[in-house]
Amino acid sequence: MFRHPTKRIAAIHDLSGFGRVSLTVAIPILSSMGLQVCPLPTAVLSSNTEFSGFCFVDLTANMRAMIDHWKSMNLTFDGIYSGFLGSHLQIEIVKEFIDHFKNPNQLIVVDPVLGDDGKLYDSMTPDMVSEMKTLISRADLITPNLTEACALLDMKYTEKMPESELKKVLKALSEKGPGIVIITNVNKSDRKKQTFVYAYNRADRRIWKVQCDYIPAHYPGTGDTFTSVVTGCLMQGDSLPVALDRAVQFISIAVRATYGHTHDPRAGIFLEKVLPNLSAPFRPGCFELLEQE
Ligand code: PXL
Repeated sequence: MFRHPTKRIAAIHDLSGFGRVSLTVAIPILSSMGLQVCPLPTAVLSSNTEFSGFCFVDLTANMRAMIDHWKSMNLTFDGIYSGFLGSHLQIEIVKEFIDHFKNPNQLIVVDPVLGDDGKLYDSMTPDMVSEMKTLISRADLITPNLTEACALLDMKYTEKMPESELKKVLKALSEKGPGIVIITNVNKSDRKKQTFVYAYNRADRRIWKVQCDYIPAHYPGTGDTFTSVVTGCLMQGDSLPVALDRAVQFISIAVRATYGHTHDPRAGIFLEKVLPNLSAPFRPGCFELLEQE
């Protein structure tokens, strides 16, 4: 069997032709960080769903045949990364994928895309939420926002959650399987122009907190950008707080590079202008150790 000199990651997301989200974010970011990305597209869309009138081809019925081909090629992956999934069956297929391709030296990342701002997205059904609970149990790292974290624990969403409660949420999610739980978009404050990311690493039982700039416009794909950068960093060997810091700083730079332009925010952040920052030396930002037991 051939050895692969670069780390290789399977990326299971949709491919949207226009508007930087999912694969068109994950591929450039992870490639810039020196990883070989193998996309397994779940659907092909003309654009992201922010643009009305988009058309799409659902690839659910083709995914198993593609996976079977990869199995016959005896491919191995150093990472597996799934994002937005369109149906109960797609989540089931990702679980089967992980069960077949898992190995001990691998990072399995699940971004459990379900909703935001206290509401599930229109396409999410209750059976997709329950299926997502079984998918996260197979992951090493999950990156829910606070809405998704609450849905995965059957908890009522509260916009302003006290830190003591957040720590319980992080640990409760980790008990479901993933060794690292990162919760984004926490305690957003328009007035203070800030939001937070919290993270728990079960291996050393430390909780980290990173303050982020409030994004004054809605750009689709920022969640994908965040999870892709964290994944790339961890696969490159960064520590969890450094990975969080680099991802938060990268998004802040990308938003600044975009915001001043007369630009349709639905097209996403100007990733192409800021990708070289991923190769820049790390400058410590603003992570904070909250708890160590
Ligand atoms: O994760 C963001 C995302 C993914 N996939 C599609 C989308 C979006 C956000 O708009 O439209 C198709």
